[in-house]
Amino acid sequence: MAGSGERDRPGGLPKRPAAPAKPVRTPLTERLREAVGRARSAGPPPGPTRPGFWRSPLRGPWLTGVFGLVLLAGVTVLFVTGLLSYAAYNPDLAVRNDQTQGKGWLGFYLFTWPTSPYWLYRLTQGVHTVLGVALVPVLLAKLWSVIPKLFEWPPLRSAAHALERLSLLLLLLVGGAGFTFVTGILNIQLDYVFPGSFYTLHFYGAWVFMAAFVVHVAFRLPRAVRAVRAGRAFQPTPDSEEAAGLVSPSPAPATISRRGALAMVGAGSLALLMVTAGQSIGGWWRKTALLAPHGRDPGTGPNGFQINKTAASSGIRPSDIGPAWRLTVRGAGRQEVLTREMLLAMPQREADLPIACVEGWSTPDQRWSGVRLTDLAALVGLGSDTPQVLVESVQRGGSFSSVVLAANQARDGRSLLALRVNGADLSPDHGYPARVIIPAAPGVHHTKWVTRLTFGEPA
Ligand SMILES: Nc1nc2c(c(=O)[nH]1)N[C@H]1C(S)=C(S)[C@@H](COP(=O)(O)O)O[C@H]1N2
Ligand SMILES: [Mo]
Repeated sequence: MAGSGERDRPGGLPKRPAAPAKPVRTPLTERLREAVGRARSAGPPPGPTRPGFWRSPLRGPWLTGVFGLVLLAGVTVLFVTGLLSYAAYNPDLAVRNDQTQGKGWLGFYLFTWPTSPYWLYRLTQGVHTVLGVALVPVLLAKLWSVIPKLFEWPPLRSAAHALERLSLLLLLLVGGAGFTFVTGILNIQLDYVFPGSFYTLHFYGAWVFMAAFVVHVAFRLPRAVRAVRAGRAFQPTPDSEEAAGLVSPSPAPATISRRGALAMVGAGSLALLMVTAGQSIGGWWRKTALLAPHGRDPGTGPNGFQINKTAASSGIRPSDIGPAWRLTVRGAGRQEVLTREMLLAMPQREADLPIACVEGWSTPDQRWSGVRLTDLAALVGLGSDTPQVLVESVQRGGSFSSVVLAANQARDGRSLLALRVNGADLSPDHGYPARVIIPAAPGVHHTKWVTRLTFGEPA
């Protein structure tokens, strides 16, 4: 019977008069829930928040899962090679090596960078930059595939949902990925366009991105694996749990198959790979590096390989590197001053080594010849246990005009103060009268126009 209740029952106790209504403060969560309820019943405003707005029949957990798993593999490689790149600078050795001072405990994993295999940095940094560029289409495709979720209605369902969407997902993940990719690509393409140091921006951006990425993967990996396992034809109904808000409730007719979409993104990645990889492979392949500014023709002859910054652009005056140039070798309380002729009179050693820049370009092995760093250390009486060495250029200022090389680098028999390359004197742009060349190290450690070596410094 409708309306039946305790107080209508005949013979029941007379109803107590209602207590005067106290002003009750509704808790925040309660108010939020009410607002959500109102928003939900009012329905989304016209536009991208309407479920029917996103109509591509391709969107669904399978496609997002495939892009997600590709990114998981690719981004993991980017993180590892990126962390290695930072370690390769030996930042803990000396403040001047550290392009990201104030890293704090983010440098917890640093280790002494090895000198073998001699092509190590060429490989890790080539992979880092080429893969980073090639993943851009996949990253964009992944964002495209989840776009309806960015416009979900109501925008915030609960405190947890708000946290996930606002702080974690949107800002940190999408923002972190965008920031890290954009700074990386700008550094490859345009170098030195940053308001601060590229290293600092890319380093912190990457850590934010990594943290958000790990959380995101932890939440989403099982779903992605399930969807990909279920196969390409798997398209759950829009409202189902498995659809994850990705499936359009009113799909438009397909203009391309899911396989076709994948092929398109894959072709985009492959094309980017082909127009960038040449700058890392070098040699003939440089001609294919259309997208890489460092793929331009470096000239011919013994000095005909990539120049990072010319002598002129580094502020080197002809008089700095003319006949008055001297090399000072210090260490163990002693000092020797040498002319280039004196250096050429010392035992000349050869080493076939590449130059590999953080920007991703590298040269094939060049034949360098000059004096071993261990032989220079011996000049001031140091034995085979050559210590670390501070290398300084005649260049005034600039963060690459000096570096500290670790003891393992100074001791390696292939580490030279090079005077000649490929059978000719170094050109001014490649560091004449003398430059450092060491195996496996990043380009930035191959200081040009060297004028002083101080062994054992900083103590
Ligand atoms: N003095 C000095 N040495 C330097 C640099 C510099 O700017 N100044 N640039 C470094 C960087 S970043 C690279 S990649 C290599 C490039 O050497 P290359 O121009 O002979 O190819 O030189 C290194 N040596
Ligand atoms: Mo470099």
